[in-house]
Amino acid sequence: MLATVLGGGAILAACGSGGQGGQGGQAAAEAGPAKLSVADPYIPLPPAGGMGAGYLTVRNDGGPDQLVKVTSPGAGSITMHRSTASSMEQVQSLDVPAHGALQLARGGTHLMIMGWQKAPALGDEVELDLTFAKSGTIAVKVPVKELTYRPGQS
Ligand SMILES: [Cu+2]
Repeated sequence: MLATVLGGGAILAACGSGGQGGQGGQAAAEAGPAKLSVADPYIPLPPAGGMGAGYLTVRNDGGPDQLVKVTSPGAGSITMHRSTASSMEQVQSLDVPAHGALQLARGGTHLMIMGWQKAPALGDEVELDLTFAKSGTIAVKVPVKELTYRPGQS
């Protein structure tokens, strides 16, 4: 069921055709609005003119939400990717679990950033606009770090 969508022009006309009317059962007692905050965002310095990756953690002290889109005034294209054993695949959304966190980290789920307006340099801050299904858009300033950077250790 994991569809790989690569290349331009592939647009999902309808995201999931599942009807709303089914008796799917009560989706747990996790109602209430999501309460999101973004922690430890960073972009490892991309090769000149090349593709960049973005990592961050979305914390959630409320009900479930989904990251559905990421854009930036500084880049033409940002996609969400999930790494698999041997490659990676683009995904259309990422779940932010209730009272949990969505983690984008090296070796796992990440953002792929292409089409830089201006090649990023160490110390730059790149604005990423994260759009969530329920919470709307959260803009974060993401610092460009050394290739070896890991959050929590400097
Ligand atoms: Cu990727």
